[in-house]
Amino acid sequence: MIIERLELRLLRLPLVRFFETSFGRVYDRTFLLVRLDGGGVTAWGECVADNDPNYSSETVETAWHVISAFLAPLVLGVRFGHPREVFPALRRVRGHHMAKAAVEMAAWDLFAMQAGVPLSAALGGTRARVAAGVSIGIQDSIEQLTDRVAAELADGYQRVKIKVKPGWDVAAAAAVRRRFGQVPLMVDANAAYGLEDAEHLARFDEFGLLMIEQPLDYDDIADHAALQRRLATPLCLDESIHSVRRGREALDAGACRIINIKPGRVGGHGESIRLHDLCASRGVPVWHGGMLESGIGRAHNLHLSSLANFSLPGDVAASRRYYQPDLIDPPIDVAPDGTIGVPAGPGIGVHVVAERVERATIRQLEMMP
Ligand code: OSB
Ligand code: MG
Repeated sequence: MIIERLELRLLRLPLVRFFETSFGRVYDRTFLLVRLDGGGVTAWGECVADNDPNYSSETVETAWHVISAFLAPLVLGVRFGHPREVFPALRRVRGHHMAKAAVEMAAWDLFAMQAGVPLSAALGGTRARVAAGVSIGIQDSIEQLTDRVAAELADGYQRVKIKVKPGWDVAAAAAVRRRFGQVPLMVDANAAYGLEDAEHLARFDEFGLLMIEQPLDYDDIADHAALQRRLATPLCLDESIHSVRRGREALDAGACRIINIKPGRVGGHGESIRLHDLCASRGVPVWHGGMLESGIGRAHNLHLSSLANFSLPGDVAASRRYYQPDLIDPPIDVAPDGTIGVPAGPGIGVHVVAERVERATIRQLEMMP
C-alpha cells in the first residue's frame, strides 16, 4: 500500500443540540478530516481534536500543524505492508495521538478499500451489530435531563451516561433513578473532582451505577487507585489512558475496572487493538467512547467496536443526535433494540457526500510525495 496523496480539511458543523460537559457548553464542532488516495481508491480519517484544548491538550490547529509539517512527510510515498506499521513509523513525533490517529485510521480504510473488505474484517472484528449507548450532557434543569433520558430510551439505547460536575451530580443520578428505575446508568465527570471529594463521590454508590468515568484529573492514575479502594462502583478511565502503556499502569495500580477506548486518544486503530487485547487478557471489559464525530469518525468507531472485548455499550449513537445532515449518506441509525449495524461495504463502508464536506470546509491542503 502506497499513500500517493494526502488532503487535510478543517471543518465546522453545527450540532443538532448543544452539548455541555464539566468544561462548558458547545453548539458546534470543529474538526479535521484526512483524505488519503492510493492504488486508485480513496480513504478517510477524522481527527477528534477539538477547537479548544479542554478534553485534551491537542487542538485542531496543533493537529493541522503536526500532520502537515511532520506526519504527512513520514507517510507520503512510503510503502506500507500493513496499516499496523503506520503508528510505529510516526514514532519520532512524540505525543499528538489525535493527529497520528487521523492519519493511521485513514490508512486502515485505504488498506481495507484496496483489499475490498470491510474495515471491521481488517481490524479483526467479530460482530455485525454493536450495542449503542448515549452520552447526555448537562442540561438547564433536572426535568430537561429526565425528558432527554426518556427520549433516548424511547429510541432504544441500551445504556445512559449522564455528564456530571460539582453541583450537577448526585441529584441528577437520583432523578434518573426515580423516573426510570434500574436502567443501565453511568456518569462521566471529565476530571471535574479531586480526591478530597472521595466522600461525596461515594454517594454515587447507592445508585448501582455501571461505572463512574474519569472522576479525577485528566492524567491521574494514583488518586483514581486510592478512590477505587473507597468505592463499590467500578471506575472507568477515559482521559488518563492516552497509551497502551498507561492502560497497563492503570490496571496494575487498580485505578479502574473498565476502560473507555477512543482511538484518537491512543494513536489509532492499531494501538486500540493492543489496548483491547491487553484488557481482554486481564478480564477487563472495554467500551468505545465518542467524541461527537461526524459520520466518518462514527463509522470508524463502529468497525472498531465489532471486536469481541467491546462487551459494554459504547458512545456510538445515531447520526441524527449530532448532525443533520451528517457528512455521510445514508446516516448511521440505531435499531429499536438499541444496536447499530457495522457498515458492510469495503473500508469504512459509508458514502461521504462531497458537497457537504465542501460546504463545511474552512481550509484545505493537498500534499503529494
Ligand atoms: O468524555 O466521553 C467524553 C464528547 C467530547 C469529549 C469527551 C467526551 C464526549 C462524550 C460524548 O461523552 C460522546 C459522544 O456522544 O460522542
Ligand atoms: Mg469521557
